[in-house]
Amino acid sequence: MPGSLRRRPTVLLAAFAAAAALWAPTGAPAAAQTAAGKAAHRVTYDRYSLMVDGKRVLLWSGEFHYFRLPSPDLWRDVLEKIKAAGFNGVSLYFHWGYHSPAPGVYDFTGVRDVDRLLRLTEELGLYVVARPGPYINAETTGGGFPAWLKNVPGRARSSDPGYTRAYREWLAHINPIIARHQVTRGGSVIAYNAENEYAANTDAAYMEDIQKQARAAGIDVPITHNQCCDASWTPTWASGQGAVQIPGVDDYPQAFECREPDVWGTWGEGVTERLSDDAPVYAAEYQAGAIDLGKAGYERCRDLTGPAFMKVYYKSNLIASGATMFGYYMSFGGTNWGRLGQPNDVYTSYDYGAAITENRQLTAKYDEFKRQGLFTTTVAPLTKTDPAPAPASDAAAVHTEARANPDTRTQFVLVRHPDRTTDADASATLTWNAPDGAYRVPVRVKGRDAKVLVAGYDMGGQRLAVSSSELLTHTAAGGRDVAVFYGTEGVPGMTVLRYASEPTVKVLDGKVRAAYDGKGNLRLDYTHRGLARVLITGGGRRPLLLLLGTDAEAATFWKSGGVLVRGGSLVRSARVAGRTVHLRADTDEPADIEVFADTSRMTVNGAPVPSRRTSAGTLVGRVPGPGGVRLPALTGWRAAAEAPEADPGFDDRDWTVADRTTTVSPIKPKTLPVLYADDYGYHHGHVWYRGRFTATGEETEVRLNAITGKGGIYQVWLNGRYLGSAAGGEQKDADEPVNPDPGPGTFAVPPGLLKKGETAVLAVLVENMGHNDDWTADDVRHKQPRGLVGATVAGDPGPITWKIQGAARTDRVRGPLNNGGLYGERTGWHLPGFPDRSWTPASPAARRVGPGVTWYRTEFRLDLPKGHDVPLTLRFGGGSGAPHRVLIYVNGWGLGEYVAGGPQRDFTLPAGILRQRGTNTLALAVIAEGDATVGPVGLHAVAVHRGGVPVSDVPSPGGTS
Ligand code: IPT
Repeated sequence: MPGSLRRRPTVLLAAFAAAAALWAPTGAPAAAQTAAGKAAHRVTYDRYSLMVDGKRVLLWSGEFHYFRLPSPDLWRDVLEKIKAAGFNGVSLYFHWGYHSPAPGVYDFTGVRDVDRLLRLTEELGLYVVARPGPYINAETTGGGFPAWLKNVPGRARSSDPGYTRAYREWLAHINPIIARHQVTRGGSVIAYNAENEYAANTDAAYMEDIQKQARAAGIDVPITHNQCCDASWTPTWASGQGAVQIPGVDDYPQAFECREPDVWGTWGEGVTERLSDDAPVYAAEYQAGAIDLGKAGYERCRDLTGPAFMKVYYKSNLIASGATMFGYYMSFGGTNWGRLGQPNDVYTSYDYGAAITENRQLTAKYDEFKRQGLFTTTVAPLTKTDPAPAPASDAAAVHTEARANPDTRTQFVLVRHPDRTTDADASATLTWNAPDGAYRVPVRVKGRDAKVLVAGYDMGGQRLAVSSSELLTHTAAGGRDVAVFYGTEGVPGMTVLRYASEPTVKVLDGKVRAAYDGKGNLRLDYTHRGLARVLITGGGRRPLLLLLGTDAEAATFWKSGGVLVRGGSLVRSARVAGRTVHLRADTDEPADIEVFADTSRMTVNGAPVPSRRTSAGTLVGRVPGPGGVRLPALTGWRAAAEAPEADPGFDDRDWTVADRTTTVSPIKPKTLPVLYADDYGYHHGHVWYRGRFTATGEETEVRLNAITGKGGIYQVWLNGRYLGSAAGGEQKDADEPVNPDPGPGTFAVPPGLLKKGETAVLAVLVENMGHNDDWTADDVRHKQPRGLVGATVAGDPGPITWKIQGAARTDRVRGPLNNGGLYGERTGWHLPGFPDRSWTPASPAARRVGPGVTWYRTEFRLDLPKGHDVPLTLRFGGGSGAPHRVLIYVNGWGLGEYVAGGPQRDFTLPAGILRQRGTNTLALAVIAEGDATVGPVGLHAVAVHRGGVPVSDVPSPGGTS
């Protein structure tokens, strides 16, 4: 998130030009076969929508960051949940720095296997908008840049030769992977996003070159861009050099202050602007959660962007903008494990208040996505609409707005309060000139709400004239149609269907009145309450099972491959084979699952379940709930203190000499030599410095400056004596004055500690909280140094000679961000199998640690039931004493940093990293600023579900492998 983003979005009602341009990619003939034998498809677009083989697609996608979920089997869990919410696509950033520990070195294996990710999206039938940057922002370290880029001369995000060589290297690795998964080659990638919110300090040649590189690598799907905020941010990349084919806009109308979740629209209306007359309107990133700037906790962010906001803003945008491409940011946020976070805006959790929580739980927002997603991806006429006259409302308190499909004439009418933030209860009667005639339609908007009503729609074999209920979805099964409508609990609804002659209406459940007017209109009147069922036969059409429910009832439905299902806590997939329906589903309690298909047997997760046919012609099966789970207490702890580096006699002969006098960083050091960690190749986590000088005995104080990134600290020892700690500083944004004194710390030299003529050793441990982003493309932010930027000793001793040490080497499996340069990290104390028997038996809560670094290790065995999903967290009690922070390692994987008094106490332990049936190693590195007690620390089960996906153990080598 850009600190310098102050302009607020404005609404621009674009002029709609008549002509539609059609763009066809080269080299991808329709229905051809790819080399791999998969059917190739043509991807085109015009001003209304994307098209696949000429068929219009409304792209309803959610953003997902594979790099924030280091367990590839869980990618399937989350992507199946995204798909089950009614999404037909995902938007995926690809993170350069996550794959590249050093220039020329790239890793796409294990948790970095994006080819596997793209195969999965293909298998699940999710379209992909591939977003490889090179810059991605995303509140991740360096905005996705590898930290080694800080040492490359030349401004990043420009056509400077140094940067150009670097990003072309990345694109040369990632583009071929993306290219082979394009829809045009039988894969899932439907669009390719160049750069990210490239709005400040732009360089069109660079923007153009990204696209040239993509085309040269065989990318032939449309290229998109996500412009920041509104058209006042220029260029929009809609025209001129560097222009993309489908320019999109990012909309974050609620901004990011979660402490006040009821304050709406801080950043405006959130109506996605049309940037091109030839391309669809693209809501590239539409707010679906928030970073927690005010440290209110992500539940408040979920409130800020909750179901009411989603109803009002998403539906308003659908009708006001006519967008047919959406990327909801985020659908699942995940975890800033290792050192993935960008320190200014986020902490370990990147839950984001999303519809699917960091622990992969479904929320009320998920239900709302499902209500909207099933609708938008079912009703084809939505893919091509123009603004249309809205039905007149007889009450000023009810606002209407409309779009219509020019071919089918189907109308979509938005009904809401004129002031979107009011929670009034307003009613009106609409005079609606619908395609099938004029209707008077009573509507009511109760609280913060909005509805999209449909008229003149060929609904399978039926004709919907008009309805005051919202359409969830419909399908055809067993020679009949099934349609689901819903509305606010307790509010009356009416639906009119068209028939050639009077049909037979049988109310199977609930209270519904039916009246046929002799002129083709069958009018149904009811109050939304529970789920009413009406069977309509005759009238010149095939039968219709009409289901009329509340919001809550609508959320119990699932649709997979055209099969409509109801019940369970998640239906991942449904497949009918002969007379049997095979479901993959999760349950939290014993549940009835109903299938609206012509079947007589049911299996769930491979096992047959008892089932019965209903009078509505459906099949109901009884599915068991989850079994019990017992978690072990964490016992058997052993402890060891470290920081031998502070000892004057410590052997640092292998350390790197820090004697540079110049740096690529635009921020220059206060004293020489340059002590920036990145300049010596230490990019992540803690670094140690040891400075030697000949003492005069007159030294009074040590004066240091360190930049850690927000929230970091550094600690100082002189001749083995702990002098204290200080907060690491920051360098401000480019448009703010240079900070002359970042992260200052003054440490008194104890009298008598230093002796004239003797060598003194100053040891400093500096944390690196992650690298800043480069939102403003000026190098000042992301090339901001980490580590010491100034060091003097008052009392005029001899010059200080410095050595530096960071992470020993990159962990080949866990990657460069996993761990830093603490002594324990350098010697494998965080890894499984490390011999800790000589350590002192002591549990965190029962022992006081001193300043510096103390490790705790234990093992625990899990025996979680098979066929279940039991997400676990590591939960910290408040601790006591001096400020302290804890690096958490599970089986050697750095799963986060607990900061006492900070916003996060529960840390996600993803299955896969966690052996669900086996022994796990937990290692905690406590960094205390004084005497402190940590914890207590324990395992916590977030939920117990029957179901889930099979999760295999992620390889977690120990120190010797
Ligand atoms: C937009 C970025 O494109 C995205 O990467 C992420 O940082 C998101 O914001 C916030 O979470 S930037 C937009 C707020 C101007």
